[in-house]
Amino acid sequence: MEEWNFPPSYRNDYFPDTNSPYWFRDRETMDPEKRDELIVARIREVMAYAYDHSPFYQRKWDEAGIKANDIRTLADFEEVPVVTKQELRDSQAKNPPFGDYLCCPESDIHHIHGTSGTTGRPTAFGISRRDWETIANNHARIMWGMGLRPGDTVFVAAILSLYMGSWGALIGAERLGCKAFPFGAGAPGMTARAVIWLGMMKPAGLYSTPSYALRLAEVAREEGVDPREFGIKVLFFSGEPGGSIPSIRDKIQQIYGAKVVDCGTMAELTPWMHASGSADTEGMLLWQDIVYTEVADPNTHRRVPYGEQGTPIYTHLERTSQPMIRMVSGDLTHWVMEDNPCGRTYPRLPKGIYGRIDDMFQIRGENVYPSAIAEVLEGLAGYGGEHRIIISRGGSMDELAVKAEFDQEVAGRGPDAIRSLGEKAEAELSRVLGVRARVVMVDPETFPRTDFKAQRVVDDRDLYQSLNQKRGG
Ligand code: 8LQ
Repeated sequence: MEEWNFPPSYRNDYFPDTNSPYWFRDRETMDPEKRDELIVARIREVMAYAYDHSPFYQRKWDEAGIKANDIRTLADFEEVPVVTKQELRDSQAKNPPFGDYLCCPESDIHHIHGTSGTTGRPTAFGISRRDWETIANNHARIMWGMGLRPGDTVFVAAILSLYMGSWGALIGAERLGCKAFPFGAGAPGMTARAVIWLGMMKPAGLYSTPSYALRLAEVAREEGVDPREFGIKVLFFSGEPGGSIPSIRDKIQQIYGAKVVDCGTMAELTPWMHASGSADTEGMLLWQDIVYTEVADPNTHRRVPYGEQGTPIYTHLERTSQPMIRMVSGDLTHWVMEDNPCGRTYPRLPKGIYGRIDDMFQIRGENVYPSAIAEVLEGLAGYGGEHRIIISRGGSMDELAVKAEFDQEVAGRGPDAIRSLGEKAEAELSRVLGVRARVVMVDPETFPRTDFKAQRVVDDRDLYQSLNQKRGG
């Protein structure tokens, strides 16, 4: 069926009918129970392949007493032990540079990428030629689903270096027959240059992080350009929450006059677009025939029912160089199984991925995600576009403070307007989060902007002390 094989062998000259909303109609719209049966069979093939080619999986599954042929149902698959990022790091430390989960000869590696490694040893991705083509085909298919078409210009506004995001978007655009524009990001002055190039090229698609799309819009305005003049049709985002957060998504859609599509899971799981919205469906569909995703209890690693929250566990069904089989993400999300407006029969993450469970903090027993704070602030008229979250992580004070910028318009209206915005933000944050948040309003452009993923949580105990002294608390 529609080139669904393992190992994959895509035809690089395949295109669907021009009028079809689907790249592979059967794979995308089939009865989900039937798809699950086919996925079980595919899992057995992928596991047998990984076992034959990698000491890592041999060790892991021998210890657990599990064999590929034992997997007869998706429930059986839940017995397979998960793979963690730490195990991959350890494997690469002992078997440099690609780890003993590399399932192809090193001579087949076509591209090397990696994690940024800001904490500890970075992880190297060795991607074979075959996988590179598979990724391009998978991404082209999903980008078709977003409404992008051959001949469209796709502007990649993310750093072209270790990061898999930019490369994944680029090779998807190339395979889709687009005019691929690897503009990049990250160099001084590059955002102002992006404004000029966007005006010249008028791309149909723009890829970046949501934070950077907001930054780009600010710079455009500083340069006297309305971002709507770029004529973008689709902004597709990965890397951080935002694309499925209504206040942020709607704001960006309004600023650019374009559709926002949320996608992206983890670099290890490239083709990372396997969780992605479509032209007609918001949130993220789980394109299960490419990467099988379970939303699972973070402790037992068993699937939770649809409608509930859990951590995504991912299994490659089409990768042959470093296949991930039950890699646990450590993120949190919730999934549903409903009729999707686009007609695809995949499960969906209606609010996208909330963020990493590690980034969640507890304030008086309530779980708070940084993305929930961004959601509230972005929905407030007069918010200046950046903020910092200050928490007493593990401390005795159990306090949450938010420093938020007001915009130029509020600045022009003076201290009363600033105070009233601060009170409104406090009230709204407390209502939504269920805990008190202290808000300190700060001048426009106080905080640096990012051309990548936003980092907004800071541990600033001094601020607490000064707040407590002022308020006698
Ligand atoms: N993360 C990534 N995409 C996200 C999204 N759409 N919504 C919420 N959180 C998201 C190369 C792709 O951009 C994927 C990617 O960013 O991979 P990384 O660099 O390995 O980072 C993975 C983490 O980014 C995930 O675990 C999510 O926390 C976040």
